[in-house]
Amino acid sequence: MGSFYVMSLAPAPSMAASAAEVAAPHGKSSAGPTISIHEFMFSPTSLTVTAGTTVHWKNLDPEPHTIRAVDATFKSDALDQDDSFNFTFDKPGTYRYVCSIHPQMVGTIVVKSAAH
Ligand SMILES: [Cu+2]
Repeated sequence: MGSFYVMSLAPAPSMAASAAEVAAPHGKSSAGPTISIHEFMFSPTSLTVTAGTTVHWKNLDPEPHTIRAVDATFKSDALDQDDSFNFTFDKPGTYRYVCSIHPQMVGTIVVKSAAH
């Protein structure tokens, strides 16, 4: 899944460049967790990430699904099979989301503050 990029081409943020833990330059979608949509379920159903993480959803079903935050923070179009959707969570909080086509499909993203 495209995890072999060397990130050194990204412009270095002036302050953070020396921090050893900066693996994901801010503002660029980079490797992050993927939530599979399969058999009318989000998997994992609940995911905890740190702020700034880009979460990917990928629909494996031959049925359209959407990802829609209950508080409308994010909303995907209908995803066909093998389509994906990304969202970067910059603000800590608990984000509940549903598939607007199948409201019984629910998931939660918990975003914790990045340590700095
Ligand atoms: Cu659905």
